[in-house]
Amino acid sequence: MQQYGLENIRNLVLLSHSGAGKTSLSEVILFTTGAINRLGKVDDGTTTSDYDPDEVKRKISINLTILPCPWKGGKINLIDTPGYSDFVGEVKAAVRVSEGAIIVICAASGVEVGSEQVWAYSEQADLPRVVFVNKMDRENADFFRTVDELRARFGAKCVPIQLPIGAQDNFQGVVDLLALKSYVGSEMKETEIPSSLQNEVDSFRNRLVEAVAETDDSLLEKYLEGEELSPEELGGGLRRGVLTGSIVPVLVGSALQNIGITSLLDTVYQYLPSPKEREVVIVDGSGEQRPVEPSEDAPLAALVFKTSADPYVGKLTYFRVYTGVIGSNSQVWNASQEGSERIGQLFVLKGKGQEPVSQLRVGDIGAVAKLNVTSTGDTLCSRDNPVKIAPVVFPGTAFSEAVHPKTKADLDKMGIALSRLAEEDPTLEVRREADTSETILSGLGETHLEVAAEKMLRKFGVSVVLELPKVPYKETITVPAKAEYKHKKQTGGHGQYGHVLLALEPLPRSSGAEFADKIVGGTIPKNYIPAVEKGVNEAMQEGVLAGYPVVDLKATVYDGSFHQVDSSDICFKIAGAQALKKGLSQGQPILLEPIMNLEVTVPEEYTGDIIGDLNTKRARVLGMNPGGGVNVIEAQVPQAETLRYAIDLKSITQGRGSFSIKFSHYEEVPPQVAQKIIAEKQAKKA
Ligand SMILES: Nc1nc2c(ncn2[C@@H]2O[C@H](COP(=O)(O)OP(=O)(O)OP(=O)(O)O)[C@@H](O)[C@H]2O)c(=O)[nH]1
Ligand SMILES: [Mg+2]
Repeated sequence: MQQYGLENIRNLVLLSHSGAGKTSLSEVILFTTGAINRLGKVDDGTTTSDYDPDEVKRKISINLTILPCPWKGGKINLIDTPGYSDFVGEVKAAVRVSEGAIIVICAASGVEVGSEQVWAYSEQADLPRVVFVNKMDRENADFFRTVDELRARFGAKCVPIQLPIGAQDNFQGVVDLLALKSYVGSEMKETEIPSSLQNEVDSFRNRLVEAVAETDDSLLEKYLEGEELSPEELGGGLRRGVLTGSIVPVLVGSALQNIGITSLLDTVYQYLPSPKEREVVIVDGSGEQRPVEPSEDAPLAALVFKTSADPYVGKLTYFRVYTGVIGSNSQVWNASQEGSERIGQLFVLKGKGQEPVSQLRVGDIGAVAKLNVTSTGDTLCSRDNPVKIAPVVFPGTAFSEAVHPKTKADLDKMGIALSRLAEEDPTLEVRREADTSETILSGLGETHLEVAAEKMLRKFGVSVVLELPKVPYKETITVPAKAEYKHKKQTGGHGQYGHVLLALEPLPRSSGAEFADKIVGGTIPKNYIPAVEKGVNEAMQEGVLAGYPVVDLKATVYDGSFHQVDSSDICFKIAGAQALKKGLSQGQPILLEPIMNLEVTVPEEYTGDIIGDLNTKRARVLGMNPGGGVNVIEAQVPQAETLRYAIDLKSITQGRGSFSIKFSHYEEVPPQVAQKIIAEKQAKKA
């Protein structure tokens, strides 16, 4: 296994809107660099990156994949990511451990919502980047229109360093605007620059030179004086511009036709930074934050950015070495968990392939199986030098469903399977909802949860059905009521006797339920009162309208009678329960529903659509806070109307909106809605 120096490694993340061609591009890059010798296809389910059965089935990427490629004596750790927004957790993890990004744009679709999103992520992470305009061979592909869109959306820093030769079914190759050379076909054969392109070449070359000149005062002076910049000056200036983010080179090609790939590789290897060029910020033992030089001689600091449940090797931990060296069969310190961890065999990953290595050095990415205390986000280091590296920040969950096991056997295994899944995927959350006795799985969207359910079956043999969660309705009364129940039976030997009079009164919202004893003169002996209370409390668990728990009610036992021989605890319990039921029916009962505080953040132009939709959801809009092109809309919405909000918001805004939601309080369900809920409940019972 060849070891690479820090200067010769590039950790580069592939980012795009779903379907722009990242995985196809990663496959043709692996092929071009000789990392693989059979070129797979997404449509055939044969790529190195999309090896997971869920990915093969859906023909989309779901997981990040590490794809090392040898290039010009160095190594590019390419990280393919999913474009589908439900799997953005993987994108965040991949961005966190990369020094540079390749943003793929489809030449036919242009800049899409997902392009904007990944652009924002790389901006937040301060990642130098290049844009690859892919699918130039496709119908409707238009490089110049796409460049206009890029510049309109992301600014004039998007500067083409190549132009396409031909387009759509006549796409042949690229013109290199730096070297002023022209290449065609997948073997990138050098040819004359087509004369028909000369005008464009001149004007785009000028733009490029001007952008490069602006990176440096002395270059700018030379340029303004009309002097030619040398190839070294151009290259050096371009690199500076890319590293500082003032230039984003735009390249062009076709992953499927294998055109433009070697020049893309040359460009990213030459212009995107090595790990040496990015400072690492650590938090040392004393809690102080400080930058350190990435170096092989420094003590170890490695960040765990992903954990997966591998069917063959068990738990697989992915990490990136930021300083120092980690060796196979060694002992390290997990500073996050404050525990020691034994490292067995280290691996370098290539898709699903794992190649054993003796060590992994600064700047590199690898994996190790079967760690005990370590989970995603932890830092591995040496015990003498405990340090932490800021972990990946994962997005909060947005969509929840209840998980119902199909059989008793599934029920028994479900808990373990769910907790393993949540351990593997930090954007999944499992919890038990006490009010409805349901197990709730939360994630980023419908597809995310569907994939989780499929994984449960495939990896753990657990069959489940997902459904929207039940709403924890409650019941209460609106007027005071008095109710009497006499439980009296004469069966065989001695009989049964319990007699209770209850006074019920409604309490303000969120008061819960109360029980009081106002018996005077021992009409019910003291020792039976706890039985009455028990009966009342049990009956409160199921209201009389639709069987939901009763709240905000005070039940006072104020009278009754007993029988010397026939009375017993059980009799008074029954009498208490039945008296409560009668009282509830007389108290003009109503249903209560949880009301949520919803905060929606959308680009301002969607405000009208959002409000319109909220109006159909029985929402009360409380406020709007426009600013900086976005509007934050605050509303109170019944929980029942918010269960699919993640999906609705996505379709209203094409994925440009986000929201947060929190329980606020309970309120009366409007009568028409209540009638429906009660009818449904009765239908279910029948
Ligand atoms: N014509 C043409 N089709 C392409 C090209 N690159 C990719 N495709 C097709 O576009 C579709 C999506 O390609 P992928 O490589 O899976 O795209 P992706 O960006 O990885 O998609 P996600 O993983 O869902 O984000 C597939 O059908 C590819 O065959 C290209 O250069 N030209
Ligand atoms: Mg993909």
